[in-house]
Amino acid sequence: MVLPSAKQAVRPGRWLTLTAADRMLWHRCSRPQRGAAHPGATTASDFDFQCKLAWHQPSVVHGLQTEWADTWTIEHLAERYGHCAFSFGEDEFTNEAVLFPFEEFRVYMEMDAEGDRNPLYLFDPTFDLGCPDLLEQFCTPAPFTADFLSVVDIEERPDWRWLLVGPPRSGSPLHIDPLATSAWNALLHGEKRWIIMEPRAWAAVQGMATGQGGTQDTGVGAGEDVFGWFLEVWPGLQEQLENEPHPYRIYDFLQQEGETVYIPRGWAHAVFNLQPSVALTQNFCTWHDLPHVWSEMNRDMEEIDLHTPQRWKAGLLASPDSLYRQAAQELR
Ligand SMILES: O=C(O)CCC(=O)C(=O)O
Repeated sequence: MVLPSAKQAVRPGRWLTLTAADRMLWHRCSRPQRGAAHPGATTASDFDFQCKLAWHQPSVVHGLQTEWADTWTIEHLAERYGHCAFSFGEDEFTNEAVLFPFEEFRVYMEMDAEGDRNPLYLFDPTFDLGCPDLLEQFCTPAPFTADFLSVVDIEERPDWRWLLVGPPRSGSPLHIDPLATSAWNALLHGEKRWIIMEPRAWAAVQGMATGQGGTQDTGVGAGEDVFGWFLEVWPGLQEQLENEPHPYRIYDFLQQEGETVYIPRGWAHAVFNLQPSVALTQNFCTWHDLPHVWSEMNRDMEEIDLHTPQRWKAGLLASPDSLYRQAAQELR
């Protein structure tokens, strides 16, 4: 089989076969804990959603993708773009992108990822390179169009939008998004379990990771074993967080097809695909994110192009939109 053996080559020793015990324990990680909090479902026009956006509170929004759904089924992607190569992350030794044609990946997904406990996940920031017409099949949902990073040249902008396609058990380990940006994640097909925690809780988790607040493995740096994290790590971590003196805001919920999750800057999240899933996600910079993104950009100069922070500011100053020109004053 092409894909699993390729994965063996790309990630040697990291291809774990799902055991019968793992399968029996599926129910433990495939639904939120009893009594878990949901961030609340709204529509873009709800006052409640406007408040959440203004106050940087996570939210689940309905009705933002009503016209996109047809393109983004696995069958349609395979039929139309089956021959196109998509990226599955980087080879850990050469740092080169690992690429496979979509049709091969579809077969891999259909075969339950060949029993791989931590399956390959199509996670592609340049999905439009091979098939530019995919960009025409969606648009940034209205509540998220004010993006002050949009003035950065597309070639210079750090990765900011991804197509995500994965079988059950694939997903994203606990992390915060890069460059202090906020994000939206639109689920076009499938079902995902989310855990989102406020920045204070993420700081506590990192303390636990370094042994200051406990010994639990938090998943920080836990690589791609997202299934193992949800099954074995999160329950213990959650218990420790619940025992801390000040309660944290933590949401544990299912995202259904057609729902878009808003993730404010600094909120950590772990995501687990329960069904074969197709999602689009974009990071963006709101007015309130501006100083944070600016200082992250200047801190991470080695990671990004040395000229990007100054070019970003110049791009804002040159914008015909006075709000964007005003935003440049926030960058110092
Ligand atoms: O796997 C997912 O759907 C979540 C992706 C994510 O968290 C991210 O792109 O930051």
